[in-house]
Amino acid sequence: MPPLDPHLSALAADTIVAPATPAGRSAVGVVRLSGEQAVEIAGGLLRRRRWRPREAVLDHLVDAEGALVDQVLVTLFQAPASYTGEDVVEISCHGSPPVLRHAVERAAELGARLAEPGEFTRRARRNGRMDLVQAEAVRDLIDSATLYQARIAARQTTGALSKRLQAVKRSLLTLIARLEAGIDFAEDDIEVEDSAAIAAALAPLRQQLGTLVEGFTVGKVVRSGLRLAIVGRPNVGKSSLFNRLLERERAIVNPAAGTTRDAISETASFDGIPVDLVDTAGIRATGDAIESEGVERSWQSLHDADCALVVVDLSQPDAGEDDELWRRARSDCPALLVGNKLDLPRRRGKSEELIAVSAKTGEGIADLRERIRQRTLPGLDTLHEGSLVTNIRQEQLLREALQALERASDGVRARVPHEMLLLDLYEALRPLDAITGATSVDDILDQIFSTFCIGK
Ligand SMILES: Nc1nc2c(ncn2[C@@H]2O[C@H](COP(=O)(O)OP(=O)(O)OP(=O)(O)O)[C@@H](O)[C@H]2O)c(=O)[nH]1
Ligand SMILES: [Mg+2]
Repeated sequence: MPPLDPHLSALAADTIVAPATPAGRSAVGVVRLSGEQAVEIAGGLLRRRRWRPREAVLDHLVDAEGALVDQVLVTLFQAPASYTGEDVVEISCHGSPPVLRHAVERAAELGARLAEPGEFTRRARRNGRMDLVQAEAVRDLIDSATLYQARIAARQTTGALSKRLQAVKRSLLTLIARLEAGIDFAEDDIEVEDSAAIAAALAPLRQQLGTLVEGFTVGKVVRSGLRLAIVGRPNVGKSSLFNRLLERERAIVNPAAGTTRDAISETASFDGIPVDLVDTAGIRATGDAIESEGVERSWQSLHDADCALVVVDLSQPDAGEDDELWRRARSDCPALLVGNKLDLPRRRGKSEELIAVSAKTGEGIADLRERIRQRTLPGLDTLHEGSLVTNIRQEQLLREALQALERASDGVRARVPHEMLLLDLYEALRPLDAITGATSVDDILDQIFSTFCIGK
C-alpha cells in the first residue's frame, strides 16, 4: 500500500458538500454531496428518499419543517462509478443564492462538512478515479482562457499524458527490477546485466522523456500565451499593424512620426493561443525627453518579448538603422522581419526573410499570422497535443528525471557498480512518481517477481 496522507485518511469518512456552480444568480445552481452518507443526507433535504442511479429525477427541496423551498432535479451517482468514486448526489436547484445557501447549510446540519477547495477532485484521485496528472488537467480545463487551451487540458483529463508517463515508468521499473535482481539474487545464477543491455534500455527512456520536456516549450505557450512586441523606426506602421492583428482600432495611427509614445499591450487570440501584442514607440535618436523615454521602453519591450516583429517600410529605401534593429531583435528573441505598406510603390530591395504585408489593406496578414505561429510554436503539428506538458511543475520534475537518467548513462559508460546506477535510476523514478503518483515497494517487488522466474 502506498502511504496514505494522514490528513486525508482522517477526513476519508466525511461526507462533503459544496455548491458546484459559481456564486451569484443563475438559471441553475448545483449543490454536490459526496461520501458514504451522501444519500442519507440528501434524503433529509428532499421529499424523496430514493433515486435510481444516473437518472435525473424531479424532486422538492424542503426546509427543516418540510415546507417547499425549490423544485429541483436530483442525480445520484453510486460508488464507485462517480466522479469521486464515492456516492455522489447532485442537486440542481434554481440558481438563487439563498436557495443554494439553504441547501448547503441544511446538508451541513445533517452531518455533511463543507468541502475544501479541490476536495472532490482530491477524493477522485485518492479513490483511483484519476491520477495526479489528470487531476491537474481538470484544474487547467476549468482555468482555460481559450478553447484551444481547454482542448489540450481535456485530452489530459482522459489520461493521454498519464499513459505516456506510465509507459516510461514501467520501462524504468523493469530496468530497476533487472538490476535489483542481478544484485539481490546473484547467487541464484541470474545473469548480471551487461553494460550494453543497460545502455540499450536507457536510450529509449531518455528519448521519450526528452520529447516530453521539449514539448513544454510549446505547452508553456499554449498555457500562458505569448508576448509579441512590434518594433521599428517611427512611422513604418507599427500601430497600424498592431490594430490589424488585434482586429480593432486600439492604438492611435497618424502620419506624423513619433505618434506612439508609450508601449501599449492588448491580448488577441491567434488560433486559440493567447497573444499579448505590444505596440511600441518608434525607435530613433531624439532630443525629446518624453519620446526618448518611450524609446527606452521599446527596447525593454523587445527584451521582455517571446517573439518580435521588426517592421520596416517597403515604400522607403533601405536604411542602416533597420538592419541594426533587426540584428539586435534577433539576438533577444525569435524575430520576424515584416515589410509594411505593400500597397504603395516599392522602394525597398527584395530580401528572402522579409514578410510583405499591408496593414492598410490586410494583404499578407494571414500569412504573417501563420509565420508567427511557425516561429513560436515549432513542431506543434508533430507533437501529440494530448500529451503536451503544459505545467511548469511537471516540466521541472521531468527535467530532474531526465538528468538522473543522463547520470545513469554516464555511469554505465564509466562502468560504475550497479548499486550506484540504481541510485540514479531511483532518482529518476522519484520525480516521475511526484507527477503520476507514488510507486510502492510492492510495485517494484511485483516487477522483480514477474520478470524473473525465481522459482522460490
Ligand atoms: N499606404 C499605407 N499606409 C500605411 C500602412 N500602414 C500604416 N500606414 C500609414 O503610415 C502612417 C504611420 O502609421 P502608424 O501606424 O502610426 O505608424 P507607427 O509605426 O506606429 O508610427 P509611430 O508610432 O510614430 O512610431 C499613417 O499615416 C498610416 O496610415 C500601409 O500598410 N499602407
Ligand atoms: Mg505608433
